[in-house]
Amino acid sequence: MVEKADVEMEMADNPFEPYIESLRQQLEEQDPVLLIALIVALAVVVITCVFLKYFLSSKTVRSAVLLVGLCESGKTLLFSRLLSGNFKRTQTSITDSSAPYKAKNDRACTWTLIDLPGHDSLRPQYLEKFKSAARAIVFVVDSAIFQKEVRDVAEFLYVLLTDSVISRNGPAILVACNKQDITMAKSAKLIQQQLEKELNTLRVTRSAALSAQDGSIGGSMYLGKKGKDFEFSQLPVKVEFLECSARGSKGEEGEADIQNLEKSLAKL
Ligand SMILES: Nc1nc2c(ncn2[C@@H]2O[C@H](COP(=O)(O)OP(=O)(O)OP(=O)(O)O)[C@@H](O)[C@H]2O)c(=O)[nH]1
Ligand SMILES: [Mg+2]
Repeated sequence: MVEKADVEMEMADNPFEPYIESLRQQLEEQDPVLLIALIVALAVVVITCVFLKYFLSSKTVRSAVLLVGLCESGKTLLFSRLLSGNFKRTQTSITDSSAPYKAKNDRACTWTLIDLPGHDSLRPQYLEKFKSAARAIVFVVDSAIFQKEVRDVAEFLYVLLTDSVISRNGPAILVACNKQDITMAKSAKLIQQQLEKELNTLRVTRSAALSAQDGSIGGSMYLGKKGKDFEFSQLPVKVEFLECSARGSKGEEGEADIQNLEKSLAKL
């Protein structure tokens, strides 16, 4: 009498007990191979879902194309030329501007083009704000006065290339050697070679200084391969050098010469 009451109480506690029991019996009668196949299939579905969620969310978040570089390198004029094709008189930027940019490809992908100020005092905070959203970083260089600025250009590029967030996300890095309409402008090849040399020196002094401070190289990564002269090809991110002129050879009334940049942006 007492036992029956106990069973009834247990049934009331767990109303699914009879179903679980019958499922267990059915599973026990099944072929174990079939059971393993079922578990493997289930695991594959779960892993695929998790992977897809991660992959899709990371793709949708990173849709920004950043225009960065030193002051006066031509970012704002490039911004205007890429968006509307028009020439615009510019003033030094003190904040960011952004607008949707339609890539010139069959997929007609739309990215958010963001022009960042190049002034030393503003650069770090704007880079910090947008770096995690970057799908591509267009690093604009004034090729006409490159020789004079090589050290500053290399220092800024070093900050970008050793940033742990940028290294992890791996946006395409396009070094736009701008102002090619000026006779004195250095070629993309020469700029690449000189930057490789400069970065080679810079990584020695930078990592030595940081190691002396706290015994580590902080949140940033080591640039390139240890024990080898630095080359851009050693990096996990793709760095492409291209020539352009936001002004164009015909001046303010003519078109810009930015086809190389547009082609690279079309491949993102
Ligand atoms: N000759 C020539 N001048 C250019 C070219 N691109 C930009 N400029 C000029 O360079 C100057 C600076 O251009 P901006 O676009 O304002 O430079 P920026 O990089 O936005 O500068 P900040 O906002 O200070 O960081 C302007 O007078 C432009 O007209 C180019 O391809 N050729
Ligand atoms: Mg500007």
